[in-house]
Amino acid sequence: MATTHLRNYIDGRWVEGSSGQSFDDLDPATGEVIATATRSSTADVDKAVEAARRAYDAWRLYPAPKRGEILYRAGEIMLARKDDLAREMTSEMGKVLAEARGDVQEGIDMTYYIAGEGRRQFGDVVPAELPNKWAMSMRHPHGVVAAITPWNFPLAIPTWKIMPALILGNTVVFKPASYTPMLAVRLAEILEEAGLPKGVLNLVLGPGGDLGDHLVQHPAIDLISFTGSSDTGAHISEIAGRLLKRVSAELGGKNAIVVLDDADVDLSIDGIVWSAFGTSGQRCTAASRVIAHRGVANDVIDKLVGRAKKLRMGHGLEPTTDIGPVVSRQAQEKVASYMPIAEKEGATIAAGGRIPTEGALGKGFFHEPTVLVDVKPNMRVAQEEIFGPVTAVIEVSSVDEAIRVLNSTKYGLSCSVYTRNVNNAFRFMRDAETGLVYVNAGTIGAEIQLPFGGMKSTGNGHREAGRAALDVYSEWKSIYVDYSGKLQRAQMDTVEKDKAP
Ligand code: UN1
Repeated sequence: MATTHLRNYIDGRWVEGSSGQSFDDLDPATGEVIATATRSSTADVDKAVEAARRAYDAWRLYPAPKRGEILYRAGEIMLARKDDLAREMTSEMGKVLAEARGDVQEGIDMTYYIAGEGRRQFGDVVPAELPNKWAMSMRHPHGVVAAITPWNFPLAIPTWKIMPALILGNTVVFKPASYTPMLAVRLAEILEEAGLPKGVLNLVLGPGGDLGDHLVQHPAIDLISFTGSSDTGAHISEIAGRLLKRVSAELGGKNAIVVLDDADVDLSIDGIVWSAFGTSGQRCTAASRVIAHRGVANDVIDKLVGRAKKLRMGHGLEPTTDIGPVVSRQAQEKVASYMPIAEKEGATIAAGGRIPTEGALGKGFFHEPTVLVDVKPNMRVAQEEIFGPVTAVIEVSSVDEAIRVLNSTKYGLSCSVYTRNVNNAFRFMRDAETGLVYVNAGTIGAEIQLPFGGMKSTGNGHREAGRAALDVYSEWKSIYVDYSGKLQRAQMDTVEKDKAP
């Protein structure tokens, strides 16, 4: 039974959308409605953007260290509520409780880290080429940021976008994925409670499509930060490109774990199981490919298949559950649709491959953890992002071939190599065309103090998190102050060599 109704947060007030309609927030493990949420119209988007615009000047001029204090308070509140937030997250999108706690922790980490930027945001002060002249650079906010976020990290990823946007003096319109309105409401509540002034963050709930397009096109939106599918990312970039708006896009992945013949195979299996099936494979960084050297491939396959078959599916709140559902019926059907595609292309389903229909599992959106073998690098299951608990094992005969296969997809987010040979490790670190490289660890587990993002079609060159986030949410302004009292022409009125002291 629905117990909660979720509303928009616009100009410091919790309000119904103007359409008068709602949409359901489902528990993907049971298919039951856990909340309803207001379905916003484009008129609500307009109100949110206008409120953000109105709040911008006061927020931009509010000292950054003070903005940081609000963020610190938000981090404290998140920490105090970690368990409740994690439980709601598990109910809303299915990931097991331990992982949901990790998601909340990542949000806390990001919030604290960025709060510190309230007292940094360094620019450069550099020598000028002319005497009695000052040269420096400083950061300047963009204005109003649209943060369009996915459901797979319903707290962490919104903090990756909203916190750096705020610390730099931007105001925000937050449009979360429609599968996770509850966690979005919780984050807005936390920022409200932490003392964020009205209009600085505005939340608009509802399915993407028209709403998203309207937000992206709105003349008062200056920067769009989007995480999601490559198709949607390209669509947003196309609209924004015509309007010369800034876009930061974090998109798909087809991440691989490479196991060389000198690897500790048991260690690699732990990494593969965690990276392929954690969050039911619904991480941008999930290991959806395993590239195994033929010297260890049989061992890798036997052990991986054995482990995959033992994973217990169930509700993420049950302590016995290893793997929860995927987010929706549609996602479940998409994952299942790849099984006949795999077989038709000559791959073999060595573990899993089915939608469980029996008992409680039949009510939720589950898919068995699946291992595909006999996979060739160009097959669709080795190229396309499935975003579910499916990994495809590809055999190779050399380190060179492993690197070639690793780089043979259009994506470039994360990869890992298991090896005990330091030379091989360094070759992968150098040659992988991915934004994240792990040595003897899985493809997931990025920490917030380093840049996060990918090469090639995984994005458009920007990075989230770390210091790199500051570059997304601000423009550089270079400032020259001439205190000579006369016209000094750069590149022309410089001191000649023969006049040097
Ligand atoms: C994502 O899947 O979009 O490295 C983010 C990781 C997490 C973040 C993943 N820290 O898997």
